[in-house]
Amino acid sequence: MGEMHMNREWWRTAIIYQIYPRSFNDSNGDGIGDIPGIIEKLDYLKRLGVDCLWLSPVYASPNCDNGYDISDYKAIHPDFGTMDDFDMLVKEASDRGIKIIMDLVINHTSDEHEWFQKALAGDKKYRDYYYFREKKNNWGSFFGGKAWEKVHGEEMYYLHLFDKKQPDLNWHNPEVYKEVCDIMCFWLDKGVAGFRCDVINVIYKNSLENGKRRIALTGLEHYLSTEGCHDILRRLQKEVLSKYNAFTVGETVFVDPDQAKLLMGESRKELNMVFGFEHMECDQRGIKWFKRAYAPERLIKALDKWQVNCEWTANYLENHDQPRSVSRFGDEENCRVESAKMLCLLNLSLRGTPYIYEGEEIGMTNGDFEKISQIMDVESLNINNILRRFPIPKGTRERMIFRTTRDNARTPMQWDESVGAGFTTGTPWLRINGNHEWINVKAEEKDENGVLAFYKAMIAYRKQSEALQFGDYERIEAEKGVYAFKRKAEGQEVTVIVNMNGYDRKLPDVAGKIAISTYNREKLEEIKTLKPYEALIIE
Ligand code: TEU
Ligand code: CA
Repeated sequence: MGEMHMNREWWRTAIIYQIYPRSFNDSNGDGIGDIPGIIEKLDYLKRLGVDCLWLSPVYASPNCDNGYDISDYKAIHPDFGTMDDFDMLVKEASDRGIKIIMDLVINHTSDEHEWFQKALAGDKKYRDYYYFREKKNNWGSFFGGKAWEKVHGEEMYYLHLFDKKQPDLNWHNPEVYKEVCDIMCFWLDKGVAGFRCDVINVIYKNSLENGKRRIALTGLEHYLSTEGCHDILRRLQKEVLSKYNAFTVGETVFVDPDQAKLLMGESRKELNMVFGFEHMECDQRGIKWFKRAYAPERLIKALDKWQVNCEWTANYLENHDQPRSVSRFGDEENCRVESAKMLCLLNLSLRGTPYIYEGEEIGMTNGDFEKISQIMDVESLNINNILRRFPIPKGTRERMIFRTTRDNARTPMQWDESVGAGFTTGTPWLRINGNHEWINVKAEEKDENGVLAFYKAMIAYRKQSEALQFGDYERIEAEKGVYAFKRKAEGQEVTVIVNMNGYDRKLPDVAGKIAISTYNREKLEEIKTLKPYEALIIE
């Protein structure tokens, strides 16, 4: 299908901004970001130029995994405000032409959800909403350790692919399907535009047989992207989503482009697009705790593979589970601004829908944690407990945690240089990065050469570019660590050149005029070499 025939659904030209509500803006000084806080910043988001906000979970939750453990799918957590606040957010956003998408977490609930509580109390109906078994299998959890927990006072175990406070739902049970349809309609009726579907390709377990032993996630082959999962997605599309013309992006773990294509469905009868992880694994050895030195070539290879093989992708370099991209793929010490601009240009030039994670637009860096006691992320704390059993020096273990913890992305949004970073007047739930004194929105808004100004320019540029929004993708030759490609639409072609190295490189062979430059270059002819992290778009 060529670009001329591609449907022009809103989500193809949209720029989606992810909000991690706990860390975005605290309106009442309790140290936790909230919905009224998001409303206060809608004008900021409008000025940035984004079209849609994805909210990480704001539902009732005991917060073992910051809302990814839901205890009531139809209630707003009081930390975040009220249902009236939520309705107000949808309205105020819509008045500004901004859509809202919700996080749909349906692989598991919280153990404090009424269903699970009833199940524990012995209610047969609700036991069948989950996986209760007298014998556990050998499966491993995403957060380390085993995927089964014993039921207190019974010879019985339940399955949890994530924390033990996140029991997996039994998608073989038609009642579970009905409950979820009902939840989805509840939010769609409120006017949300769709869902980001949490770990959606693991929801359906083919069997509970033992898995092949692996260093992590033993059992994977029994639940990854199963036929049953495809069936459920097609049914949800037909029976719920299509009725609202609702949008979905799936968070799909361990998929390659071929599996991604199946999840998007031949004619998009399952999900509209998916988040792949291959580019996020380019600096890891098998599991993220084992670091592999970052080499731009590996990132380029993963991005190129998806660009070539998928007609559409959900493009991102950051989210609430990943370290900050400047700290990871750039140089936060010596070239923070240059590398943040380069990453912006890259993310917004690829084929697909770009996602920006809060703080990415001002080049926020990884957290500056000094002690494990400053870490709140359940994944890191579980892994820390496991690592403690091995003879690893304390310093090494702490460095492993600090480098990989999801809290790197969750430190409060840096609005200004004040003690609470303009995020809160109280005590923040997670340590604010000390660099908020110079890295913050207020400073960026005054800096016409800053990261934020570049984001605005790049967003505006993409919005008027047929080639970037709908063009084909074709990689062109360049030196190692330089990513260069053409995006070609009818009557328009641009060349994107990205030096992902922290040193000079040769400019590939191109002609034309500079449309966007991270170094304020004016004439292509004047460029002798690409500077560290320099990126360009040439028309
Ligand atoms: O993430 C799923 C997931 O794959 C991650 O937990 C991943 O294993 C880890 O973050 C890599 O470091 C989703 C949510 O995005 C995450 O925040 C939740 O904790 C998780 O599902 C469970 O709901
Ligand atoms: Ca608050």
